[in-house]
Amino acid sequence: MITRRMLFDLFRFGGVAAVAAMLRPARAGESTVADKPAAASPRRAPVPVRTLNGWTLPHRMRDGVKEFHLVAEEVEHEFAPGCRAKCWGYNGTTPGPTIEAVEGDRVRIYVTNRLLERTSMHWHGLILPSGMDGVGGVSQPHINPGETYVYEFTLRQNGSHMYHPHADEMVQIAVGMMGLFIIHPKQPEEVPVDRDYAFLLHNWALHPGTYRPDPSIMQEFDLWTFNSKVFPAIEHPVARTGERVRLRIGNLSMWNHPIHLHGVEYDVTGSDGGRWPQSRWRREVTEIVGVGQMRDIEFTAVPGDWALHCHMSHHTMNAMGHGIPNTLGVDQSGVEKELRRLLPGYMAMGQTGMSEHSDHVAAGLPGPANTLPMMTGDGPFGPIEMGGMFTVVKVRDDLAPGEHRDPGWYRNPKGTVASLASKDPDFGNPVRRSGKA
Ligand SMILES: [Cu+2]
Repeated sequence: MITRRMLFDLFRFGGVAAVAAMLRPARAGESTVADKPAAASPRRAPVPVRTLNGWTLPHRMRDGVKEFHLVAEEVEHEFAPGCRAKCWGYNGTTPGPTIEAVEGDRVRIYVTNRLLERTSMHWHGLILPSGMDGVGGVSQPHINPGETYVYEFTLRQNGSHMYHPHADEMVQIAVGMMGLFIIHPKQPEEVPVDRDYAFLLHNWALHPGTYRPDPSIMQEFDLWTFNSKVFPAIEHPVARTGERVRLRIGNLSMWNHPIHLHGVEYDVTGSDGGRWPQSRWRREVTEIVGVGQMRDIEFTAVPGDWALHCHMSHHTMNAMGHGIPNTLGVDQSGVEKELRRLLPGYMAMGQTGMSEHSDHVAAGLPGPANTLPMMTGDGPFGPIEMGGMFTVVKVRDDLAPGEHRDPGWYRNPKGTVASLASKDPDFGNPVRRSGKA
């Protein structure tokens, strides 16, 4: 039987690509032998990181050095079913595959440029020789199309880190070039985690009906993503009741994102600066992950379906119009027919709010080509009315250790669900102040 300890030792002290492939987190619906947590005990070996909707780059050992190979290239990417785009990434995906290694490792990383313009690779937050820092023109010549550069350095720290180009960043990052670089500590952690998830926050200007993200946009983005996916396509982080879960969250977007998790008070336990001493851990329910930052949050899983999302409410929506007239409270019944003469198919909406939009979507009304509805999704109790940076952490008593299947919707214990009390608006005797319209 292969234990996780054995896998980790292979991983840590030099395995082969096959071992790396075994350690690769499973994609949705795929099981894996690699991340069966051992019995709870302090200072045990870490579990491999699971990159939401993503994967870990296999490596090979050569002369005691861990060799990786990244390829910058255009990729065909699906944000969620119904919306694809030509993006740029690494090794066929955006974000690129996660690099996972151990403090003290010497790594050699080849970077091949298959784009049509020059690039470079910056190892964001890593302590390394100046000439390995990857700032095009400053630390090295750019990597021209067709060229491969090699970076080599020793990992002198641990923690959650990132990689991205430092060349034509406005375009290259905007269209998806980024990845995670996770360095496990040499000594197993004092408070071990059972599950270790990682994702990058990003924003995209994929205007309705188009197939190329627009790099010129600074604020009014159309898509807000965890690992380049939007709700409902973001993989559910899952856990077994009582497990300790870490989420490593990095931000290479153009906005700061307050990341909120329901159901628990979590500890903010680390950043690009590694795992903080326990005396510095902070209890929060929302943590702003600033642009260029990483934050690690950890919690003990309690059973239920718990929303995990950015708290900027526009960031949990998909494509929406910007700068349009406000229809809230506007009776359009008189003009709807007139407008239809100019705009066939025009449908007045927004008078009472935008919930009806998700009903229109559910009824099958089409929007622009290749464009996701602003809000979507169906839960056990009806429309979810979300998009963008939103997913649900699912915690179950009966989820096997290391199992990543989607367990479906939570079955609430009897008597623990909010329920209808009355359909009469005049129900009860609530205290209200004047101000009613
Ligand atoms: Cu946000």
